[in-house]
Formats: sequence, structure tokens, C-alpha cells
Amino acid sequence: MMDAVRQDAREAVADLSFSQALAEGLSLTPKEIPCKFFYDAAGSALFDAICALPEYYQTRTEVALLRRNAGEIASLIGADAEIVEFGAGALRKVRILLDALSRPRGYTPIDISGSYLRDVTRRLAVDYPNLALCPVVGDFTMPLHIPKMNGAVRRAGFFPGSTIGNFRPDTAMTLLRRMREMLDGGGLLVGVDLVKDPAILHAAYNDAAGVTAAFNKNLLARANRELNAGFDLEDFAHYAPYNPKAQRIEMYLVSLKRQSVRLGGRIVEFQAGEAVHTEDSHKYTIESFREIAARAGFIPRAVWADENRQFSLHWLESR
Ligand code: AVI
Repeated sequence: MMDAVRQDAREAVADLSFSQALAEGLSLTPKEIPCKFFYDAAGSALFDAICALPEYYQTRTEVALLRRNAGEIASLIGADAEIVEFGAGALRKVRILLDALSRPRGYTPIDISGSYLRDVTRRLAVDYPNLALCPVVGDFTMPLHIPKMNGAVRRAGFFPGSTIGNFRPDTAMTLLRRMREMLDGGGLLVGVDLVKDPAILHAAYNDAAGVTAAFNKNLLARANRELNAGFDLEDFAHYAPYNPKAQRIEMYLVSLKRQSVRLGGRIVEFQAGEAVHTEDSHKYTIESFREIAARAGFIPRAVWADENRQFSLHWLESR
């Protein structure tokens, strides 16, 4: 019962503004900051740098999978489709898809950042003059109405990057169900990171150059920039162990000493060694992901993985 109640509080925290989420998340025991707040301009640039790290195999493996299987993916999606991307991410990935599709009719990126969407559509409009671009500013974890697109025969969702892993499995299932509804009978192409040697996972989230540490600590830097907080980044450690039982990387900021930190008009107390939970990154087997997709109402069809079984791409169809 306690856990259920606490979980409700945690999920509610994720729906707040950064200042509210920080105030509430840091008053919980244990403390937390929802991972969606990583992605301000500085955090997005750090995430781009993570994607290019030698230890972070996900991005290059997924891009290679998309390239190698683009023809097959395009024939499963079919001609005259509209691509709906959940969270406009790296344009590099959707371009591979658009280039392989027969007569793609439209591209509907959904993102909470209007300025990012404007930039994405401006860049795509140059290279795809015949593609209808319909950006939707919104949070795709909430039910959203996606306007019908003229001429499109079906919708195909695109959710690359294993962002699905940043949701707990039960929430991931609910999100997939919501996406299925938004796709209105269309299928979903989703990238999913796989369980593997913990040493590989550990290295991917504890890179030698310290970029992931800077990405994690950017939450505190962002609070200093935006909320007049008084965090000293040197007084917190990036800690990202793999939890093999839960099959996920857990990311924390650990206070290196007992300290009182100014946050807006109040003071937050940290004990020495106290952890602030900032992210989970769940890993799946091909089978365990297909099971979640089936529980969400999809029929798991094709799946592609690299030869080292590090990353997978799933094509799910609506029932
Ligand atoms: C966006 N997401 C899939 C990344 C991940 O691997 O969970 C975020 C990330 N966190 C640390 N490194 C990358």
C-alpha cells in the first residue's frame, strides 16, 4: 500500500514544471528529479555528445539497423504513409525512414519544445518539398489528438532511441497502448535496448570522458541557472550502477557531504551519501519487450537486432 501511494506521488511529480518538480521531488524520501528535465538546451547538447561516445553503442547500432533494414521496414509500413514521431529526436534517423518509404505523405513530429519542432520542420522542408509537415506541440505521454492528414493511407509511429526504456515497464505498457490509440490502426517502429553484459552497460553510462556525469549534473546546473539554486556541482557525484535484478541502469546524484542548499526561497537538506534518483534505463530481451507490446494491444511482427544482440528494432502492428 505504501509503495502504491508513494508511486502515485512520483508519477505526479513528473507532470509538474521544473521548479515544482524539483521542490516536490527533493522533499520525497528517497529524493528524485524526473528524467524529462534533463533536456534543456545544455542537456540536449550533452545528450547529443553522449550519442557520439564510443561507449554509448545504442545510437550507432540503431542507425546501422535502420540503414540495413530500411527496405524491409518500408515495405512493412507500405506506400503513402504518414510518419508520426513520438518526441522529435535525431533527424538522421527519420531521414533514413523517409528516404526508404514509397511516396511518404507526411511527417508529424510530436514534441514538448515548439522551438525545436520549428527547427526540425524548417530543415526537413528543404529536403522533402512534397512531404506534408504537421508538427504537434505536446506531451506524447498524454492522450493527444493528431489531426488527420490528407492523402495518407495509414499512420506509422516512430519511437527510436530506446526512450521507452526510461519508463517503468508498467508505464511503458500504458504508453504503448496510448500510442496505439493515437496511431489509429497504424503500426509502430520502436527501438529497444537489450539486456547484455553488465560491463558494457556500465561503461555506456559511466563514460571515460565524463559526459554522462555532466549530463546528470546538468539538472543541478539547470536549477542554478533557472531557479536561483545554490548547488555546488563538485559536492555531488554521478552514480549509475546496473541493477541486474530489475534489468535497468539506475542513475543518481549522490551528495558527497551533509549540506544545506538554497532552492528558490527555501533550503533543502542533504545527508552525506544521500542519493537523488534521476533516471532509470530499462533493458529488455526481445521476448520480454514483445510481451509488453502484446499486452498493450499490438501484434509484434518483425524484429531486427545487430549480430551482437545489443539493440533491437520492433515493428508492431495494431490489432
Ligand atoms: C534517452 N534515453 C534513452 C537515454 C538512455 O540511455 O536511457 C538517456 C541517457 N541517460 C544517460 N545516458 C543516456
